[in-house]
Amino acid sequence: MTYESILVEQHDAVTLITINRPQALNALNSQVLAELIAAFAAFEADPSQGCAVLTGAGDKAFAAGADIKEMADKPASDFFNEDFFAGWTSHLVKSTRKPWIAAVNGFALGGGCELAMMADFIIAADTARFGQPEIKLGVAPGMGGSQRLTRAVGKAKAMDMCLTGRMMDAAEAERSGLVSRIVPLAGLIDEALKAAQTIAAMPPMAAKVNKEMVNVAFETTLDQGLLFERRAFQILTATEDKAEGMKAFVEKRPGVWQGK
Ligand code: CO8
Repeated sequence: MTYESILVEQHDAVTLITINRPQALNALNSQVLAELIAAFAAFEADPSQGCAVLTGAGDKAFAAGADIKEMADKPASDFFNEDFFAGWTSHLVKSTRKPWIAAVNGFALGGGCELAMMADFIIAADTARFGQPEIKLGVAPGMGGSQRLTRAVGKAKAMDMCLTGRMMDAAEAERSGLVSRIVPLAGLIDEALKAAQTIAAMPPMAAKVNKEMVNVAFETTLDQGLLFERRAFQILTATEDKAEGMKAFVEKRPGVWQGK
């Protein structure tokens, strides 16, 4: 498939997806939405790919939000009937079982912050700025900001950000648990690709199960989560990659994975 608003490159077993509308600070319009869904589906279906990185083109923005110009004249009935942006949760979060990382290279605002929070984790440039400024437009987060941000940083900071619309810089985002690491902007993509290559080199079933386990923690009670973890662990012990991984450790050599 050819894309107009995103770029897709493969770096060995890692797919690098770049939102490519720098003149609009990578604002998320319907075309970006559709192309990202297609790119994530292609990544998920390609057995040569083990992890993805999502970033924004240019030095200024990961994505400055949903495209305000596209939304400005849209009637409420269209938002409702098209179920505007609902596709992202189902395609980028639920149907993407392989891990992916958001490499946030500048503004991640509104839908941009929400998109970054759909990733399994966020690596931020030191220039990154996160925010849910929708209140200033007379609306509110609509793609998970009120829920994922609250789970990531807690009620106090989530309320502060949603109600004042202020931005959080990279240091505050790391302190608050929103991002896993901060790197200088110039090294961001290298660092994200390196992390993604590390993940892509892991036993693939174990990678998916580890991802699933951590995500279950946000959806269930501690008891149910611990039970899910124990059962999933037990299932992994039946894989060929488990036998290989433990044998390779004992023999002091790297494992060779079959994905089964
Ligand atoms: N949409 C469309 N265009 C945008 C957006 C956007 N979100 N953000 C920036 N742009 C455009 C600007 O209009 C400008 O274009 P032009 O040159 O044609 O005027 C270009 O990008 C550069 O932007 P600025 O000149 O404003 O750059 P500054 O450096 O002065 O400011 C800011 C940068 C602070 C990031 C500023 O651009 C800004 O505040 N942007 C809007 C941020 C925002 O409010 N984001 C939230 C949008 S709402 C949202 O995401 C809701 C998601 C949920 C939807 C779910 C529906 C169910």
